[in-house]
Amino acid sequence: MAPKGSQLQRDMKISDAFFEMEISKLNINVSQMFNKINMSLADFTLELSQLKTNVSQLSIKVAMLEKQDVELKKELADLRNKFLVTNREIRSILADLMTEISKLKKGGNYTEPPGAAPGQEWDHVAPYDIQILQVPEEDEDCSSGHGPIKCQCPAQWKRFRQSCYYFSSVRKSGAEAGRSCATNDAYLVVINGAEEQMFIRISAQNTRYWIGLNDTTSEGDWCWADGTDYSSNLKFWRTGEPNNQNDEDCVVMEDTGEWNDEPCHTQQYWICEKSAQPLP
Ligand SMILES: [Ca+2]
Ligand SMILES: [Ca+2]
Ligand SMILES: [Ca+2]
Repeated sequence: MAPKGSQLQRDMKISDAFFEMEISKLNINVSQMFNKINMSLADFTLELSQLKTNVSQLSIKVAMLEKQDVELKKELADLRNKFLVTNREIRSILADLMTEISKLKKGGNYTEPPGAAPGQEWDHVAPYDIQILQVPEEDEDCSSGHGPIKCQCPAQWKRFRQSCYYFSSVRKSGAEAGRSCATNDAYLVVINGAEEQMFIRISAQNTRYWIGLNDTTSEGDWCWADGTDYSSNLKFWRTGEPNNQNDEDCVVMEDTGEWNDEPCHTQQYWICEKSAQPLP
């Protein structure tokens, strides 16, 4: 029987050989793993560098777009301003034209051409004022000197300049219409000039409305609902009006925009006007 020591030595040698083999396998595996990691790392570095390049190119593009955006916004603002200025100028020319027509008629220097329909003289301006007034109304300063503070109107009321207007959806007599406005701290619309006349005519959309003019107190003495002076104010009577034909003391704006006196008891739509208020 071999001594125990030599058996142990043999066993240890076998174990050593086994471990060496395992370590060598492990080494190979580890080295393969490192190779793979190195390759992945190289790929990753390449991708990262490409990504950085892409990001930098994108940043340049974004910066360019932002610059273009600023320039376009500025151009748009300039164009809008120019458009508003032109629009204001055209509106003013139209208002002058209407004022001239109104004065000619008042002075008796205007005669309708033979065969012309009543109100045809206004047709010269009619095609333009609709387009002009379709432009959104510019903000108006309601601050009375401590502003600027934008003007506002109640719901259901339209704003033009510094006034608010209510167009009724039912009909009433002239007196009832006036009372209805009064309950809303307003009065039947007072037309102070050509631009307001234009605005009312277009907003009325071919419907007849009571306006705030009457001669109920004394025949032929026309009074505006808010006390505005009648004689110095512009007039847009239809040719031949006011005629008091059927005891007519109240006034409607016809679908052409011209004024006509009508019996106050007739039922008509009506327009109220009151001052716009500063935004709170
Ligand atoms: Ca007015
Ligand atoms: Ca009358
Ligand atoms: Ca009449």
